[in-house]
Amino acid sequence: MTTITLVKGDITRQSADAIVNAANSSLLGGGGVDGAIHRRGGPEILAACRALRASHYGKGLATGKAVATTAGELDARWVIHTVGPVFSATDDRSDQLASCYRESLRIADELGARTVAFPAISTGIFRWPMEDAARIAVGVVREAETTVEEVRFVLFDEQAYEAFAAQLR
Ligand code: AR6
Repeated sequence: MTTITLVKGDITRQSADAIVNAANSSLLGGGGVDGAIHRRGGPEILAACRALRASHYGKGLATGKAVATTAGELDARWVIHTVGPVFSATDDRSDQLASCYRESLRIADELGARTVAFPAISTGIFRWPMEDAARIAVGVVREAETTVEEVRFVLFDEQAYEAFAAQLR
């Protein structure tokens, strides 16, 4: 049984077995959550990402997929990097967004992570509408067959928090 919890705040301040990063396919950093994770997590995370690019992920990480690295200085054992889709009003990419959550939980299971903190993937720079993103995220976690005990959504502001809270009511 997976418990879903909600927290308002900065995901890089969380303590969890795994912290999920809203990355891009280069795995080499960016803005938003990605920038914050690399800043606070320190250079070990980027070094691990570079090693992935030099080995199995020569072309980068595809949208909807996930991969784990060390969490560096973060209060976690792993960072699970996943690449959300850029929102499109004409092309329904919901399956790709759902896949980010599903694949991240699959990786978490492989690692034996029991607590996993997620940001609201794709809702920042990738412009996914928050209510819809919350519906997809909560829906996937509710349906997932996972050994993760706590999925914690870490929402950056009140609007995001409320959108997720509405899905849990
Ligand atoms: N803690 C929790 N949530 C945060 C934080 C934080 N420290 N910072 C931002 N958010 P985004 P995306 C919220 O843009 O839309 C990067 O350049 C933010 O308010 O981080 O998936 C990557 O490299 C929003 O609700 O991720 C990619 O190129 C949510 O986290 C691209 O951005 C996600 O916003 C990915 O864009």
